[in-house]
Parts: sequence; C-alpha cells; structure tokens
Amino acid sequence: MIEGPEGAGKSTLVRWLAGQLRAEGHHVTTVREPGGTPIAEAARKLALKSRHDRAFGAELFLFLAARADLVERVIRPALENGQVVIADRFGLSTLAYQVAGRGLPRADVEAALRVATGGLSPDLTLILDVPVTVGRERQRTAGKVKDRIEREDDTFHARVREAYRSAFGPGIAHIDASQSKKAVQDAAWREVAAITALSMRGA
Ligand code: T5A
Repeated sequence: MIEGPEGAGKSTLVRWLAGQLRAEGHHVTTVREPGGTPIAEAARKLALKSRHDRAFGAELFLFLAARADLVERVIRPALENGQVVIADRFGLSTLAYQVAGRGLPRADVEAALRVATGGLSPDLTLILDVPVTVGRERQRTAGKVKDRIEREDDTFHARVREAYRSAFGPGIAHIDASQSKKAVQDAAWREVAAITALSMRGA
C-alpha cells in the first residue's frame, strides 16, 4: 500500500511500481481509495465532493463503505488470482484523517476498520512523507481542484502528517518524499525487492 499526506506523490509512485512489477512478469492490479467499484465511487463523491455538511462519523462510514466494497469485489479476488495489488491509500488513511485529523476515537475506528477489510492487511505499506506546504504546492502546481478534506486548514493536515510519521509496525516503511521522484522510486524499490525476496523464501 502507498500512504501519505496530500501531494506526497502516491499516485505517481503507484504507476511507476506497477510498471516495474509488470516488466518483471507480475500480474498487477492497482486501486485508488476511495473508489474502484460503483458503490465505492458513489461513496467517494459523497465523502469528497458533496456540498452537504456531515457528521464526522458519517464521513468515516463513507470511506469504510467504499473500502468494504473494494476489498470484497476487487482486492480479494485479485489476491486469490495470484496478483500483486498496489493500493493508493488504505486503512492507515482512515487512522490519519478520521482519527488524528477529525478526532474520532481510535479503538472504535480500528474495530470498524476490521469489519470493512475483513481483517485483510497489507504485506508492505510505504509511507511517503512530505511537509504539508510542499504537498499542497505540488497539488496546486498540478492544477488539482481542492476537495472537502483538502480544504481543511494546515493544522488539520499537520496532524495527519504526524499520524503517518508516528506509524510503525511490521511491514511499514517510511520514505522521505521531498526527494526527487527518482530517489523516491529507488527507496520504494528497495523495500519492494526486500519483501519479494522474503516471500520467495516462503516467509
Ligand atoms: N481520505 C481517504 C480519508 O480522509 N480517509 C480515508 O480512509 C481515505 C481512503 C482522497 C482524499 O480522501 C481522504 C484523503 C484525501 O484527502 P484523492 O483525490 O484521492 O483524495 O487525493 P490524494 O490521495 O490526496 O492524492 P493526490 O493526488 O493529492 O496526491 P498524491 O497521489 O500523493 O500525489 P501525485 O502522485 O498525484 O503527485 C502530485 C504532483 O506532484 C508531483 C506529481 O508529478 C504531481 O504533479 N510529484 C513530485 N514532484 C516533485 N518531486 C517528487 N518526488 C514528486 N512526486 C510527485
């Protein structure tokens, strides 16, 4: 999974990694959250584009509804088919944005997350780290129209960034994404190569 704050370069890296892995003969499915099925795309629209005010709990369940449908209809079938799945955002986004950003209670969100994913967790999570101002400037330069969450102020986005920076655990690696694209790709590839070697040894 590729995670990180706004404009960190996640989509750029997902495209590059998918190309590299395909060139090595892997079958690769890429997904972007929220989205990827009709229900998940509808939830994306409500979560990010709707003008209607909503409770933070309602926002949480829109992201989780999108994830539940994506996991069941796209991610699990692809994994069962032996494919490599690369996701642009997954569960850590919910912990960063809805727990650290919105202030929802962590234990409750984690429990709901387990329902949405059916307990599925990534082998490898690459967290791309950039200062908030750098990420926002990249989005601006790319001409991105701000969605509901991107319109939140810098303190919200600083909490999100900090949540990512303090995420640790098995299979989580941090990459300084303020480096050049090439340096980010090299760092990511080292992590992917390490996990691929492990799985080939049956770990
Ligand atoms: N959300 C999502 C939640 O609140 N909870 C959840 O559970 C989930 C799943 C999704 C929003 O939903 C929220 C978080 C988000 O606010 P989105 O539209 O899908 O929103 O947007 P993001 O995921 O934030 O993606 P962005 O497109 O904004 O950022 P990326 O994908 O990190 O960045 P990318 O690759 O598009 O790059 C942006 C620009 O920077 C350049 C690229 O060429 C591009 O122009 N770039 C670099 N420039 C210099 N150096 C590098 N190393 C660069 N890498 C990329």
